[in-house]
Amino acid sequence: MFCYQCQETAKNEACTVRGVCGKDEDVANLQDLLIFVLKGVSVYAEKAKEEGVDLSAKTAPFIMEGLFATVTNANFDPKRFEDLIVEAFSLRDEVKAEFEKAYRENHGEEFAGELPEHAVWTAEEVDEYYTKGEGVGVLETENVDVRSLRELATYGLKGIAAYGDHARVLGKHKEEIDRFTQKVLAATTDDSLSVDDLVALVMETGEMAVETMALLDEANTSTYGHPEPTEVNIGVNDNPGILISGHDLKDMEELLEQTEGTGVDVYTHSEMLPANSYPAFKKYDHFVGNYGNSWWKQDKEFEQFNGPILMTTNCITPVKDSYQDRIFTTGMAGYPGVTHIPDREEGGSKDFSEIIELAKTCDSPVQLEEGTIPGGYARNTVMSVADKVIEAVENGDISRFVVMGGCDGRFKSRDYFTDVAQELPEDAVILTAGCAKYRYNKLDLGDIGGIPRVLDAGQCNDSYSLAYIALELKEALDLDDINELPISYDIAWYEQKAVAVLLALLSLGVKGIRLGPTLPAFVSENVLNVLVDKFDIKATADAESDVAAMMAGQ
Ligand code: FSO
Ligand code: SF4
Repeated sequence: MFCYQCQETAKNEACTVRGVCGKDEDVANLQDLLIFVLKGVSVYAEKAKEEGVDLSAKTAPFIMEGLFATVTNANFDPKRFEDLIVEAFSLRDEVKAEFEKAYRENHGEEFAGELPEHAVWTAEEVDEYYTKGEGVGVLETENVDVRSLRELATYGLKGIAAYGDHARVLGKHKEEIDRFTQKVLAATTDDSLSVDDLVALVMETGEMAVETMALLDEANTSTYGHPEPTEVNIGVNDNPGILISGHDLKDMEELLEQTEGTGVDVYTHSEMLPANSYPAFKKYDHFVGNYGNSWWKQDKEFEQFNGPILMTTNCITPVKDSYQDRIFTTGMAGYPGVTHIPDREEGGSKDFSEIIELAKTCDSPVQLEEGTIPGGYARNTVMSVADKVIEAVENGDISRFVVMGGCDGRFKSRDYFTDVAQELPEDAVILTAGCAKYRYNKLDLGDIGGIPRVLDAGQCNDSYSLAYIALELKEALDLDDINELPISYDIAWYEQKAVAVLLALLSLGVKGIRLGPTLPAFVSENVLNVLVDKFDIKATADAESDVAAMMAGQ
């Protein structure tokens, strides 16, 4: 195996024996083969497009699901990947047949051109998936810069796929995003593309990440209302509870509906915390609040929760025996030996009754902490007090905003983000989204004239809100360039959704982003030079000097 897609990759080089995340060699190889076949699907779909047939409505939903399953900490179940590969082969056959038919009709002869191996390799037996998977991963591309750019685009696309999948679950999709999905995968098999072509593809991935986050924002807010300022309870009640984690709000909705009146409470964990601020969810009395912290603390916190846990997406960490019989996955999440709640039938709901019945037999959660934390500062809330914010900037009460969104992770070096939050002067406001917030959202940093010093827009995809707020402030303050705003970017990254968010910020022209706690291993020296030249990207250093530099606008 060779995997270097996340921030915790071994030695900041690559996981080659077993993932630091717990992914084993078999699953790594199956994931590589799945992406290989999805590339084959995309090659035929792009060829069909050349013949005037747009198959993206057929290819994109499955490609997005497949890519989503390969995101760090989403799915560790080999059987699930075997099934996805079988499905990918059958989709490839369908798309191939449609392309060949269109070609025949247009040219009066059979297609006899060359195709990459992604489009033609097949297996007789499932066992072959494992052996083939060994040879079709990242190292398939020899040139390190081409490899770096191909992977950068692919990881950005994985983020787009995850967000696009959530939007689709809520009935929203965009043809432009669907078409882009197959375009990127096909492009990563095309040896005729130059480094410049690939840099352009990476930039386009950023633009499409903005589009996808906007689409998901629209899907979430039109379905569940705009998040409202909310003091989220972090204590517990006496009833047994179900803990729901991940990013899928449709699962949240159905779990709340099905638990109502059962005597079972519902709590969020990690990236589901922002659900506490949506009007459609706040109305439920049995929705108690948020339990615990970010994803990597789940092994201890799930043990103490006592009740069932539902993982709707990543991040899952290796499941401990102590809660193995009360953790469930759904959607694209999966873990071997863990019960998976099947997808909803068209027009129906998922059936969470097994989880609810189990909860009734469990003890109530052990209290970890008490009090509240503020949430719900997404674009609608912040823009509703825009006058107040602008006034505070103009009269100097707010000297600077620091965007500190992104992910949390296990590394001790992430204490940096807590230190930055503490070091920032009292007239600086932190804008956050994603699980990165758990490094400073319980520090009680106070407020500036009623505006909390940590404004939490929501999940990592709600980084869209932060970009939206910046663009609106730029208009309101009549500035020409987004970089003239008193905003610094100090981004914590971990997995591929954060890559999509980073590329989105770059596509909006944001310069001078600090990225940490380490720079991605998949960015080669030359590609890094391009990013530094074009966007002045830099690695995080120490908290004290970074805070001083940011406050000086550097
Ligand atoms: Fe975090 Fe995990 Fe939301 Fe990620 S829980 S790390 S970037 O999945 O998606 O922020
Ligand atoms: Fe390693 Fe990260 Fe890949 Fe897991 S996802 S195998 S930790 S690089």
